[in-house]
Amino acid sequence: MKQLKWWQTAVFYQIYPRSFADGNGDGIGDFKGMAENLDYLKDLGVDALWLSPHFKSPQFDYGYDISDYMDVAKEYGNLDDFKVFLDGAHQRGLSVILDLVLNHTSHEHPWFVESRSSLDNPKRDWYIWRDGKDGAPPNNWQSCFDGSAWEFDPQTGQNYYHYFLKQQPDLNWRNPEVKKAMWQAVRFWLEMGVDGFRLDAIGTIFEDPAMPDNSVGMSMVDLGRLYFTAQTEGEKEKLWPLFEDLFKYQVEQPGMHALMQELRSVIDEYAGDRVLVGENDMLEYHGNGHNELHMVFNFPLMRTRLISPAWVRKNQKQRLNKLYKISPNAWPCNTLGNHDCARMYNIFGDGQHDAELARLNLALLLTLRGTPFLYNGEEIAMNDYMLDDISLFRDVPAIWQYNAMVKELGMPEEMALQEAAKGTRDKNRTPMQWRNAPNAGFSPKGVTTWLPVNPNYAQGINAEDQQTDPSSPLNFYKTMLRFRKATPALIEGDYQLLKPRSRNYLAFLRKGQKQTCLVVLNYSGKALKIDLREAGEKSKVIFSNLDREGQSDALGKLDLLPYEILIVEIR
Ligand SMILES: [Ca+2]
Ligand SMILES: [Ca+2]
Repeated sequence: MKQLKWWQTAVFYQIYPRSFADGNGDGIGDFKGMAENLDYLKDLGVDALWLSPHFKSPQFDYGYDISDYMDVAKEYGNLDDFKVFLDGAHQRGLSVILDLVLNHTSHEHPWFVESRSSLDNPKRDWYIWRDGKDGAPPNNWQSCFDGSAWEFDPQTGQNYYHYFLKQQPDLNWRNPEVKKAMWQAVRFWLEMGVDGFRLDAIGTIFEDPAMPDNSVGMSMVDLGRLYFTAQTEGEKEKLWPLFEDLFKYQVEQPGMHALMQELRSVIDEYAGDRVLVGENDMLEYHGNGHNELHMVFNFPLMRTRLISPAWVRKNQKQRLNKLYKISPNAWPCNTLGNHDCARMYNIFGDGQHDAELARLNLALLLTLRGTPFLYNGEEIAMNDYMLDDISLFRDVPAIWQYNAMVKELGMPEEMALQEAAKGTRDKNRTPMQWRNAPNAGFSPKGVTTWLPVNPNYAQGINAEDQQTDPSSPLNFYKTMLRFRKATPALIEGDYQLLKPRSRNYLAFLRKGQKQTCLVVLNYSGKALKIDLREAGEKSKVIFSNLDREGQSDALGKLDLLPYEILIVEIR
């Protein structure tokens, strides 16, 4: 195989620490639980773990509001517990990357506590403070979570800026002291041995310094009102550009590339090929291919309700063409789910063939060129869980939206609850379902877990039952992950599209140095007979989810069963 870095050959698995495993039985996931389940992860067949934030936090945004970048949230354990987890992962050959939240801190961070204490505090300029205009906020900027982006602080009579919750004040990244303090935190974890970082919401780091009003002239709530009263999907679609214009001066501002280059140079001081992955889909964050981020997520792939062959082809064409213009070594990164969005089992399902489609979509992630990121629970086909009582919600922006729908839009409570249940990130953050036992074995019987457990653990959606069932989603994940690892073409090979107009199936070659594989994914419920002679002469089926490995179909009349995942080695 070509000399690839560890993060190019790895499959990453995202752990949402609060919901992964509860080691001390208090209803909240923790490091003890994570450490105890490292063998599960090793056996699953993933190679690297990304932890959503585990830092000290008052948890208004469940860890994305950090009050100490060099400590562990007390409910998750302490630094020693972290070290046990990290060492345990490394002993098993699993790499670990952390979540780095640069844009903002918690309002409880000592930096912000100092900053807000007086107008002349040395840390005043670490955050973004402005005078209001005649009692109104400094401008019409909105938070993406909770109304105006400005919060008036009576202590000093000024307003501070927050792109997210008001409990998440934005740092002033134009202040070199902020950078210095943050790089110190980065070094703290690198020295402890972590293998890199996933960078949270990097597009939001800088704001337009002139702070002009956006031209939309409406608040999020006003736009929400138009959205919910729109009569057709077409009318709704017309509103999307307005949502984008709303944040025009608050995201993707100049200065980011220099900042990312600086961070990259910090990372590169450490041995072991530490990695940076950006929560952003702009390929420009690769820099020249060597000087900014190693990877950015291919989010455009998941911005649809239907993963279809045509959709994937269009996505790959756009992404890969642009990526290779940046550098032949720039590396793709694919994902279909995370802690912020609906579970792939639901969002990309059709309600009837969800299981088949989930398998196809896993196969897609593991066979496209690039590093795959999986999300915890996906391997046992965990579903979105719709909460039916607003008091059960934990996701603060969703609660804010519910209240806005009821109080400001006048929506009936029941309807607002349904909308909020669909929109909240709680639905895809419920506790991991370990076994068919009270609380799904996540916490002991009788304990109230931080979010309710989806009761479908009793219908086979749990890890223990699936371990012993050869046809389970879990065993399918294990099989496919092992297969990928043993098939070099799927890791290093080029992507070469075949049959660019096929409606029902996706076919492409992965051409490696010593192996070429043909991947055919039948996204339809129809049996197909297809002609793929252009792929080569001789072939051997090396993977099928429908039990026909070892067959050597003639490529001129290849039989494809409904929803089949067929991988053929070309000889
Ligand atoms: Ca716990
Ligand atoms: Ca910012």
